[in-house]
Amino acid sequence: SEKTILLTIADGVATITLNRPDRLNSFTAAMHAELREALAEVQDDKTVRCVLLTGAGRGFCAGQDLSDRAVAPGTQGPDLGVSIETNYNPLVRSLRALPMPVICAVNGVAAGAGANLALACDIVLAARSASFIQAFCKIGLLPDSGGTWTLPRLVGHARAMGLAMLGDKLSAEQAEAWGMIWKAVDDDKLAGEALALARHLATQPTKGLGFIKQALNASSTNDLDAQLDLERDLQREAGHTEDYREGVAAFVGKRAPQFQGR
Ligand code: T3D
Repeated sequence: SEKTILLTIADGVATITLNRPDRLNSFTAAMHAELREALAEVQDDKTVRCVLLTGAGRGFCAGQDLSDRAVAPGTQGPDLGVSIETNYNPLVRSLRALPMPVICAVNGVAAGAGANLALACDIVLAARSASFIQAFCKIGLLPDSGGTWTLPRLVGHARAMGLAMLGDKLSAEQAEAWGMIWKAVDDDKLAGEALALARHLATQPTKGLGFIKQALNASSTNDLDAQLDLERDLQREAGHTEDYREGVAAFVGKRAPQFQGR
């Protein structure tokens, strides 16, 4: 059968495309499994220095595929806790733990877990016509895939609560204005701009970018003292990278740096 996840690796960029366009790239167990395989391949490939996640067709991702979630009255449905534990949580954890930037190009509607998958990425670009919908409340669920953690941190408690309880469609431009995403981009520019950004980041000091990600993510739960200690520890490691040496040498030598990601 057709692959539900496409993976291409070129110019230091691993592009992962969710590929069930006729179902708005909603997640089945098989798609989760293929995505885990793709992420494992990315982790093992030493040439990859940036990940770009996007969707095929007119949508980005409509969250869980609900077609196998309908059950007859009086019968017990699937254990959603198991679904979250085996599929969604490992996905969010592995994206956050990847020691390199993960860019998300939200090409169309991002609903349910699809919205929060995007928000788990490091830099989110969205097509101007794209939208974000915390659709969970409409079917009796709560935001998952980290949504109850990322949303209040990105947009504040009041907006997080409104989005989660109302399930209203938030436009890409409003998402940008609220600081929920990095940038809204004209539809016809999204793919090119996202790829250019990914290629640029893939030429940068990858370890340093990984440390930035680690530190900023940890800041959400650390107090200042713990964060200062973490900065010290990570800066020590950063100072031992080849890219730091190259960056300083290039600056002092008044030439462009050639970073190797080491
Ligand atoms: O279950 C667990 O494991 C727990 C984890 C849950 C995580 C979750 O993500 S729960 C939330 C699940 N997602 C949703 O509730 C969103 C459902 N989709 C929508 O509300 C709408 O499709 C959209 C607002 C996203 C887009 O609307 P629109 O009008 O642009 O498109 P459409 O016509 O609704 O969708 C196009 C087709 O995709 C359509 O099929 P058809 O009529 O052409 O045969 C539609 O049924 C299908 N589709 C869209 N989303 C899903 C889906 N099919 C299955 N599951 C979906 N989530």
